Amino acid sequence: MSIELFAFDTPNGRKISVALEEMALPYQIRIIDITKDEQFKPEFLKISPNNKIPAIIDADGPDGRPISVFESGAILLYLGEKTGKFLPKDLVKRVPVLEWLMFQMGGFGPSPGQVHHFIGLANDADKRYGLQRYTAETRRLYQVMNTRLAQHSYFAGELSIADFAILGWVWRHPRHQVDLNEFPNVQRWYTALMARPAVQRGFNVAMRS
Ligand SMILES: N[C@@H](CCC(=O)N[C@@H](CS)C(=O)NCC(=O)O)C(=O)O
Repeated sequence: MSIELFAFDTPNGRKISVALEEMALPYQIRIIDITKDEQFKPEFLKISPNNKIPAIIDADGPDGRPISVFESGAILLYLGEKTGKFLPKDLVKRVPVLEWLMFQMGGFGPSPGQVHHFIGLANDADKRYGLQRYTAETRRLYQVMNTRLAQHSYFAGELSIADFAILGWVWRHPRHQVDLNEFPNVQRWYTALMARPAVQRGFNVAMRS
């Protein structure tokens, strides 16, 4: 049975299509066009009460019963548990996956997301402080990632759901105006991931109407 992925063409949506492709899970996209406020429709709010994409419905959930999941980090953990892929059972190996997943969810998502917001403002006075603050924080986070990837091929050692979460946002580096040449280890990691056929399918699947 196929999983329904409610999403739009954004970093948080792409994380999940990449993970589903890498896990070889069949899925169908249900586009929620956030530019048309479809995230506020009552039927979507039933599965995503915070009116944000992504969310999933897995008809074949635990005990064969349907289950819905919202919040991309929760979805990645659910899919990792369901498949046993990209989320090690061993706690010593699992802890870095959780650390880097939370790093993404708490920081490297909210900060570049604010850059995307402030960059789009027309009024320079409104724009200046926010753009400066969130650009500095976003660049700091890239430096943290660059340091981590100097010692590790992937964020948690082996390829994991944490990489898929972070990839969704690094994919948007042109939009938050970061030159990956300044962060060569991130560049190497990004190039390696983007060369994977499943990752390419995850980024190419249609998520706009
Ligand atoms: N913490 C949430 C963030 C999701 C999020 O910010 N989604 C955006 C698109 S990337 C959205 O749906 N925005 C619509 C809105 O805020 O109304 C997650 O990771 O799932």
